[in-house]
Amino acid sequence: MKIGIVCYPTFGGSGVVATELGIELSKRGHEIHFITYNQPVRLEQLSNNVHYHEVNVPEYPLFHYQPYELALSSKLVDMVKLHNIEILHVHYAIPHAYAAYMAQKMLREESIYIPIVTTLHGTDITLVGSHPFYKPAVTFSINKSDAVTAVSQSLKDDTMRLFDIKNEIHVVTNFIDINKYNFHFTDCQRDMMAHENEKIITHISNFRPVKRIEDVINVFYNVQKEIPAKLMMVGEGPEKEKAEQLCEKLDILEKVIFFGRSHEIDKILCFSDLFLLPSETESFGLAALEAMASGVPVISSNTGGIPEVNKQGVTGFLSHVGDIDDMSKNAIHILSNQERLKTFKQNAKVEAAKFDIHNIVPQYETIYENTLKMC
Ligand code: GMT
Repeated sequence: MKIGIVCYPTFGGSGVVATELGIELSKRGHEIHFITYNQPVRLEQLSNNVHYHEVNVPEYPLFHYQPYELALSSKLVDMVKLHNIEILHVHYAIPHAYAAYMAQKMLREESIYIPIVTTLHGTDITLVGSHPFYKPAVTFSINKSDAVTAVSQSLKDDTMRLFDIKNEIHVVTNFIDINKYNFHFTDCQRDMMAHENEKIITHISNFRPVKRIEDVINVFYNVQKEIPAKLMMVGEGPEKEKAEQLCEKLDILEKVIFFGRSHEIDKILCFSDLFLLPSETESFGLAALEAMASGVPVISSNTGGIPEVNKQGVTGFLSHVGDIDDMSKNAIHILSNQERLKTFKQNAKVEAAKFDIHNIVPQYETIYENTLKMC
């Protein structure tokens, strides 16, 4: 199939999932066209059947907000015609599903029917999409998609609860390529980060308020009082400064390393003992799955889709949002016994393997095939 993929080209989970999906589909013989405003960060190599088409939005002083949807829908029309793209898969409803629908309408005028598959990722539903400013447009574009998928059962339930949805929503979970995590770094360079007796705790996110960065710091603060430990904070975002200030206030700055954005997530996870994800809401928690695939147990909140990934008492522990004491207690429980830590690490890997890319991508292929048949 010739598939157009629209996504955010950033470090965010939805962009990562869309990019990894496109790369895997290309390996399975499909021709993939990424259509977005930058080359996706995880798309390192373009090839015969992986193409990238940039959406340009020229700055014009009259516009307070540059009309990205307009530029995207025009680009979609041009690319569908030029490359005979058969199906569009848009990741993140806002504004991608809306722009795709406009492109579909324009192409119809030329007797071309391009089906749209929309994948809902989370914040496009739970945080941004359900805002009254956007809700009618988001509802409309979900209902007008030819097929809709959600990355967890929890996100499907939220979507059905928050919007008036007429379409069926298929749950196709996020995934990881487990082979990529079967690495054995001979030297994780762990000793550059921590002393031998110290445990390494990691958090990776976009440092937005929804990630509850202060909870990460407070849990770590409690843990390091009991167990020698270091905290790796990976990512950039609006809460980073607050986090640094809190570390300073708690006098733990020398135990916390702020990496900023990193392309070396696998190396960081390789030397990690525990992953913290205390989010306010999380439709899936791809970062937790990536940690588990590296054999890192997870201490998380029990919100949204996280319980579909992190299994209580098996791959880690889940607590109510904001329950720092419970998260600290659970973290200490795992880290304080070497044998127990080893078991949790093994369990994390086994559970993560259930989300292997090779099990999930065929589900998308089936959805494309069925959608094409229906149109
Ligand atoms: O977590 C974020 O803020 C980024 C966001 C995104 O759109 O990239 O992540 C969402 O999609 C990911 C991929 O499907 C999910 O793993 C994340 O759980 C989800 N984030 C939230 O629901 C807050």
